[in-house]
Amino acid sequence: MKKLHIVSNRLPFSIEEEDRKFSLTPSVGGLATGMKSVYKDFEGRWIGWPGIANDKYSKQDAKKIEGMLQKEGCESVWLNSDEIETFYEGFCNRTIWPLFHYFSQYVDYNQEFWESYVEVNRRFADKTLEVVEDGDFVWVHDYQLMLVPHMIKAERPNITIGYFLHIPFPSYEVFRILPWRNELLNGLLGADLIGFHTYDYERHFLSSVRRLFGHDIKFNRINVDERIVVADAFPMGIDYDKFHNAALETVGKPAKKKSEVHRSLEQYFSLVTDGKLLLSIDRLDYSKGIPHRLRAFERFLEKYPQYQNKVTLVMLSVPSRDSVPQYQQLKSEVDELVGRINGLYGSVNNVPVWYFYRSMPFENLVELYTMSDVALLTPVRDGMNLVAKEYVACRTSQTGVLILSEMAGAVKEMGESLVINPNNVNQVADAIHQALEMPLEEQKARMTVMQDRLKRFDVFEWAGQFVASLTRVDKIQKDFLSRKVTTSLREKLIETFKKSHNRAIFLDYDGILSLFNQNLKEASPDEALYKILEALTLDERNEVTLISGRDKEILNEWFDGYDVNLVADQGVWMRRRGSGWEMLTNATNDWMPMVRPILDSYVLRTPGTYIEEKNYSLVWHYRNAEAELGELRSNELRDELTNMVANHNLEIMDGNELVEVKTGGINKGVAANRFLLNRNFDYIMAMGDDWTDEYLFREMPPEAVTIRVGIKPTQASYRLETVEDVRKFLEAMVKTK
Ligand code: GDG
Repeated sequence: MKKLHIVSNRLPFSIEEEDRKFSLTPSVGGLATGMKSVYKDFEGRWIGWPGIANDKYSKQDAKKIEGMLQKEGCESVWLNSDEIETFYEGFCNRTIWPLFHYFSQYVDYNQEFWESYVEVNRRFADKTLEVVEDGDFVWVHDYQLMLVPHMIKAERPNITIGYFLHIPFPSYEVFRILPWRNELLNGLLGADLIGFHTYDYERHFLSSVRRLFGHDIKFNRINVDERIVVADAFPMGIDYDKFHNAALETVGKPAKKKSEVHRSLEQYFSLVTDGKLLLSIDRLDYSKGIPHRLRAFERFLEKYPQYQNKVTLVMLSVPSRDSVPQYQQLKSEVDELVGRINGLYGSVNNVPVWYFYRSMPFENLVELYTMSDVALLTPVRDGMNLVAKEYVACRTSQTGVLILSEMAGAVKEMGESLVINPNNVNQVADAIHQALEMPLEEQKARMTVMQDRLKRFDVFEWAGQFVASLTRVDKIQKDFLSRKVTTSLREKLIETFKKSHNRAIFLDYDGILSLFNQNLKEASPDEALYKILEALTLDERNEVTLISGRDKEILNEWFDGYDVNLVADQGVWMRRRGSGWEMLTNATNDWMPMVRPILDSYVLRTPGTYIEEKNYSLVWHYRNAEAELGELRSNELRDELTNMVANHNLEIMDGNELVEVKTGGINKGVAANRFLLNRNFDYIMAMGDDWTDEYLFREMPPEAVTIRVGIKPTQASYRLETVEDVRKFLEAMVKTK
């Protein structure tokens, strides 16, 4: 059975200790739940940190804990107290976390933290490498382990690696600030599939890859050396049924079984006529916009005094990273704001903000969700925000209103909430008012749509879809690799060639027989190439066609006297062996004066671009422009040319960072077909290196041996890497035993 291993900073258990006796408490977080579902179909280990510093325990105790965890399918990676400070609290939470949440002013650029991050990532990778077997899948999680994918891939390329980032990926302008940005990106690119919560994060990531590394990217596929890496959005869901069923149970609970929190909430409603509860739950983190929320609530009480003494904000803030200075500052700020609001608007019978600085058991959490009229979630940045989803899942009566920040990833799937900008105090205050006044019918209509969606796309679906995509990417990857012409495959292909008697050989010139060079002298054929051509053409069984985008004059100069067919200008001209040049179509270029001014306007508006004029085509090159601007403008240009193309029998071809407008019906494939028509070849081969050769490959019969040079995606059946490899291949073909 194929194995899927999970690698995350924390293992899904926490270690409890009493009198040196240890016990494991399973984590009930979303990740652990989602993973359980994919574990059913795969076996595998979970690799992570047990959550305690190993230098605080004796070696025997650590071994004992390791043993207990192993029984639960977990492999431990240990951190000592120093590393907790430099890796976890340091690089993870004082460098990556603030930067990726756009708090660049909080970022600590500390070399020691970075070194510790590298070292700990190495340890995670090593542990994973100990556990995995060839062909296994590994799923790495989150920002603590961004270097791990590359570390694994470098040593074991045949391990299929997925990576999921649970926090936002920031815009390139923010990401570039980091001194170690290239190392982090390179680390991630070791994965085969990279997942984000939203398309925006994916887009930012791809933009950074393009700008920092210049890799070729088509849609969401990145060509990295010899591999394809896919980036995609997988919005994480929750265990909907668990929350919904727990809420149903809470609502129907008999009085004596109710918890203290439940009873206090009920008491509140019995004491305050028309009382309303607003709820927020989050870790006490500066990304969650807690002061913003309090200020907006204060403004609401000020602006809508009729609600004073009738509305209470229940704010559960779970202590988090309290050794990091910014979290301590935040705690003081929140304490102060809560004090101010309660001081200003509180009365003997009413406290406007109930502030809990602690965590609560799941049961209480569900009670809060079910009994609150409004959830007020105001993060200034949030990868997803699962609390928003949990609140909706718990609204079994379909009443209640969600107010959600537009900066939370969850907003993409929860457009029926009241969407606010947390920095806009008045807007949030008004949204609270709107929520409290919202008719029941409207509440239900909004809630039902969100519930249906969350139920369908729950955490199991999320994990399942990620793994299904990983399997697909693995297939693409294997297919890509399997087309590489290895020495043994070359021998096989040549053996078939040698057994054949009537052969058609189509060879592109630049990039195949010679390295492309603007300078004609440099690009001209060398002695070795002429020798190969002589040998090929000497054998009567071979019919060689050189097929090129170059003009007929230069092909004449280079190959006159050789017994080869020539195709020039991408298929406009052809010269059969022993005869003169003929034009293949009624190609005209009288459309050029009409198209040229349009291209000129794009050159003007897009720095770094230029126009190349060929006999029957005009090419707008944007290779030297800023990558994203070039792509955007190329789409605009295509759009602008659409009508003209249809009316004048033109074609637009998309190349590598270029748009080519040409007379219709001309390409290498159409030209090659002329040589195949009514002929009976028992061996057909076509070699090319760029997108114009894809036309050639497309026209070849299925049994043809089609070879593309380079690593770009192709329709050809095989791939060679360099011009040198082509030479070796052709030399082997002409070699007589
Ligand atoms: C990161 C990203 C992304 C909270 N208090 C208690 C408690 N919780 C549970 C909630 C919820 C979870 O913690 C919090 O999840 P969030 O998604 O809201 O936020 P982060 O912890 O910052 O998580 C975030 C997430 O990763 C997943 O990818 O959504 O954007 O920042 O499940 O219910 N649970 C209990 N007691 C509490 O007091 N039992």
